[in-house]
Amino acid sequence: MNKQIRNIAIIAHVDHGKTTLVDTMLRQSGIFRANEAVVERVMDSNDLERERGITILAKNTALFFHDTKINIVDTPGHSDFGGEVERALRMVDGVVLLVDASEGPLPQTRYVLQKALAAKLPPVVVLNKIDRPDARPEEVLNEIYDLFIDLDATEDQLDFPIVYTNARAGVAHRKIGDDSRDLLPLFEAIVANIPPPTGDPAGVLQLQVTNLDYSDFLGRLAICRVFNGRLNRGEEVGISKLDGRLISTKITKLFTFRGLERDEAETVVAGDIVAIAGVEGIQIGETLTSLEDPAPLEPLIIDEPTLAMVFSVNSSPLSGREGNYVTSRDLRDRLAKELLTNVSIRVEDADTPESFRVLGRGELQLAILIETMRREGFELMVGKPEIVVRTENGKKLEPVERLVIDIPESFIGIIMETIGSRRGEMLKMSNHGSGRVRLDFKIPSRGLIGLRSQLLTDTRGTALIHSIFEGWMEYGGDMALRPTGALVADRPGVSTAYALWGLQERGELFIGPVIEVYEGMIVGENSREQDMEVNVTKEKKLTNMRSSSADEAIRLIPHRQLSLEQAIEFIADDEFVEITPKSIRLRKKVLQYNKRPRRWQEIRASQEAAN
Ligand SMILES: Nc1nc2c(ncn2[C@@H]2O[C@H](COP(=O)(O)OP(=O)(O)OP(=O)(O)O)[C@@H](O)[C@H]2O)c(=O)[nH]1
Ligand SMILES: [Mg+2]
Repeated sequence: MNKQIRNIAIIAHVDHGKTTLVDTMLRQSGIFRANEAVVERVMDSNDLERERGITILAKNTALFFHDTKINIVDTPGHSDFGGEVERALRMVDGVVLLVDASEGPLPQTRYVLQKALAAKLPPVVVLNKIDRPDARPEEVLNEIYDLFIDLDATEDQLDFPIVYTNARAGVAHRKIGDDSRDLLPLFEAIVANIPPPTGDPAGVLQLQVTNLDYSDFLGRLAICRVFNGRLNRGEEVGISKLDGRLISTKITKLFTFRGLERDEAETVVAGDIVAIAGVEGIQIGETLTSLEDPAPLEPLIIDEPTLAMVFSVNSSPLSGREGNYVTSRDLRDRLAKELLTNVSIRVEDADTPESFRVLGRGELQLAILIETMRREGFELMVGKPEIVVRTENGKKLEPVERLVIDIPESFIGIIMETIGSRRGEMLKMSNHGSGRVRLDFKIPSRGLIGLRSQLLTDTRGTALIHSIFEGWMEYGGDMALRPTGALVADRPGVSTAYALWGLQERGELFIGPVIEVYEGMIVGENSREQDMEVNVTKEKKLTNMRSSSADEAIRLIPHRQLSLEQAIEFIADDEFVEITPKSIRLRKKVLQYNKRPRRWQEIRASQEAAN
C-alpha cells in the first residue's frame, strides 16, 4: 500500500487549455478503454460548463503513471471563479501553470500564480497551444519569467521546469521541435519536480474538506485531502466544525479517485485526496480528526467578494406562471444551499424580508447562479450589481481591477476614451507586431459593470477583455451611469407588430410582437436619455375591410434579445431583471407610472430646459 502520490492543480487563465490537457492525460494513462468514446473536455461535466465551454467548478480526477498516482484538480480559469482555485490549492503539493504560447500570461495567470507562490507550491510551467500559427513560445517564456519576478518569486521558484505542449493532440516536448509523440515529458516533469505529499500515516488523523460534490447514488460527498494519519472505513471519528464544536461521526463510505470513477476504499492514508459519503451537514473547511486527540486544521481563507446584487421575490404581475419556486422561503433555502458548496459567495438580508443581498466575485459568477436557479424552476428578480465598498481607518475604499484589453491598433483611441470615462488608468501598452496591441489598465471595479458589451460594440467584436481583482483603493466618487433611458410599457396587454413598428425609430426594442407586457415593463432602450412611456399594445384601427394583409406587410427590425448577462449589465438603479424558467424581462422597480420617481436624466433635462 505504499503508493507514491503526487497532488497537482492545473491553473491558468481562461481558455488556455487546462481541461483539454486533463483529457489527453487521462487518455494516455489508460483510464479509458481502447475505443471508448469519450466526449471532449470530459471534466466539464455540468450542463452550463458544456454549453459555455468553460470550467466553472474545480474537479478532481486521478491517474497512474507507472507506480505513481497523480491526483489532479482541474480548476476554472475565469476570474469570477477564483474561489475555486484558492481552495484547490489547499489540496495539492504543486501546480501545473499553463500558459497559451500565443496569448502569453494574462490577468488570471498572474492571480493564480500569485496564490500558488504564496502557498509555496512549486510550479511546472507548460506552454500550451504551440501548434497555433501565431505561437511565440520564446517571447511568452520571457513574459512568464517577468511575471515571476514581478511577483517576487524566490530563486528556487524561478528555477521551474518547462514543457511545451499541444494539449489537443496530446504531445509534450522538453525542447521545441524534439521528436516526442506523447505526454511522457509532462508526466516525467510532474513526478520529478512536484514533491510527494508530506504527512505521517502514523500521526493524528487530519482530513480537511476542500470541496463538496453530489452523487445521485451516494448523496453528498465531501472531498478531502488527508494531511495526516490514516482513516478506515467504519471508523468513528470527530468532525471539528467551523464554530469550534467537535461532533462524532462514523465513516460508512470512503472513496479514492480514478479517472472519472471513484473506487471504494477500506483505508486511506496521509497524502491522498479522497471522497467521503454519508456524513450529514459536513462543510467546506471542516477537519475530520481524532475524537480523543483532535487537531483541527486552519480554516480555508478565501478572498472577499467584490460585487453584490439584490435577489428578490418576483413581484411582477406575471409572477408565478412559469416557475415552481417563487416564495421568499424558497429563495432563502436555495441561497442557503448554495453557501454550502460555493465558498466565495455570501448572503445577507436586504432591506425587505422578500430580498437578499448576494455577494460574489463578479457578474459572471452571479449570472451562473441565477441561470442555474432558473433551470431548477425558480422565479426571481435581481437588481443592478453594485460594488462592495469597505471602510478602513475612516476611509471609504472600493475594489480595483487590473484590466487587459487586446485590440486591433485602430481602436486605441476609442478604447482610451471609454476607459477614461470609467476612471481607468493606463499602466502599459505593448505591441506584439501583429497589428494588435495590448493595453493594461487599473480601473475601479465599478467601471467594469457593463463595460464588456460596450467594448465589444466599440471594437465590432474584436476586443479580448480580461480583468482581475487587484486590491482596494480610495473611493473615487460617482461614475457616469447608463446614458440612455428605457422605453417603458404604459399599460398591460399583448404587444402588436403595428405598435412596435411605430416605436422602432425611438430606440432599440427588446421584445417582438405577441408578447405579454405589463405597466412598467421595459420594452426597449430609448435613444434619448430619459425614460419614455410607450403603448406597445396599440391595434391598427380596423376599417370595414379586413386589413390583416396590411398588418402582415409590417416589416419590423429584428429586436435585440438580451441574454441574462446583457440584461444584468443593462439595468439602472431603479430597474430589475425579472427571471423565470422561460423568460427574462426588464422592468422598472416601481411599476405604476404616476408613483415612479423621476430618473436623474429627466431631472437634469428639465433643469436644462429651465435655464
Ligand atoms: N490549437 C490548440 N487549441 C487548444 C489546445 N489546447 C486546448 N485548445 C483549445 O482551447 C480551447 C479551450 O480549452 P479548454 O481546455 O476548455 O480551456 P480551459 O483552460 O480548461 O478553460 P477554462 O476552464 O474555462 O478556464 C478549446 O477550444 C480547446 O480545444 C492546443 O494545444 N492547441
Ligand atoms: Mg477548463
